Amino acid sequence: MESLDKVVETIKSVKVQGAKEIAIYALKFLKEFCRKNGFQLKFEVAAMILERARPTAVVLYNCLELLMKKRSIKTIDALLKRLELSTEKIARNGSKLIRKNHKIMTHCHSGEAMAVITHSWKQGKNISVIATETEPLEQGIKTAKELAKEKIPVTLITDNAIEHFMKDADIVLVGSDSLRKEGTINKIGTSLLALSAKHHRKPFYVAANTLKLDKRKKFVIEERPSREVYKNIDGVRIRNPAFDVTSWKFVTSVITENGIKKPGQIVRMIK
Ligand code: RUB
Repeated sequence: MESLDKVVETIKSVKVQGAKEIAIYALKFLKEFCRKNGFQLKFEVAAMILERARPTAVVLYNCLELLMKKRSIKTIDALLKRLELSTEKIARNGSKLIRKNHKIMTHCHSGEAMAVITHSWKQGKNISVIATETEPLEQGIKTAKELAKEKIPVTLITDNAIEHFMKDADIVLVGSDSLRKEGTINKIGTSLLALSAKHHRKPFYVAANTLKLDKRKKFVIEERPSREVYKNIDGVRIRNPAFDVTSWKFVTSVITENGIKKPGQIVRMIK
């Protein structure tokens, strides 16, 4: 079994990334950890440390809230199953929005957005993807590589080229770290992608399971190490927020495991 420190390091360093994968990885660890240590103080401390590793994403927080109430391995298994099944349902629901020959622009690496894309491809729709590089850690390259492996036509662009290429896209499809009353929170730059989509009148879809509904009163935008942007320069302050908020007014629909929802429906589900 991996140590808690190792698991936290893997999450913080983005070796495991994407809100859903982080939750799955942490839950799998906790399954082993709690088998050995039970669900008392050691579990509570481990849960708190894991939740703080990437504080913006809400899936793990919601899973841990449920686990605090029903402290059992059965609950961990049920959460893992729920996450797995919801991705399959999101893939099926989302593919209804994808037409033949659609060119889809996406950002960063979202397991849930990828599930929609790969499912649509497997249905025989001749789609293609424009993937943004996603500065500063370039998770978009992971997206491009995975798509290329599936033989899905993919073009990798810099984040600065979003507006330039938006006219070529038919839709934008991204994941989400958290669905809040203020909007959807996703990788930094998503809000600019939404602005550009609005400018070009392109639908903007978000793929997100309902464990991403965020009822927390406050949320933090994770600020990552400055060295990810650039090495230290005397006299220069470097900022590196990992996520931003995209207002609901830019979102066409949210693809959940329970169907395709309008932003207003999502906001009502949060209350
Ligand atoms: C990943 C990111 C993803 C969401 C959703 O950011 O913003 O779009 O987490 O992912 P990071 P998923 O690489 O910093 O974790 O659909 O896999 O839950």
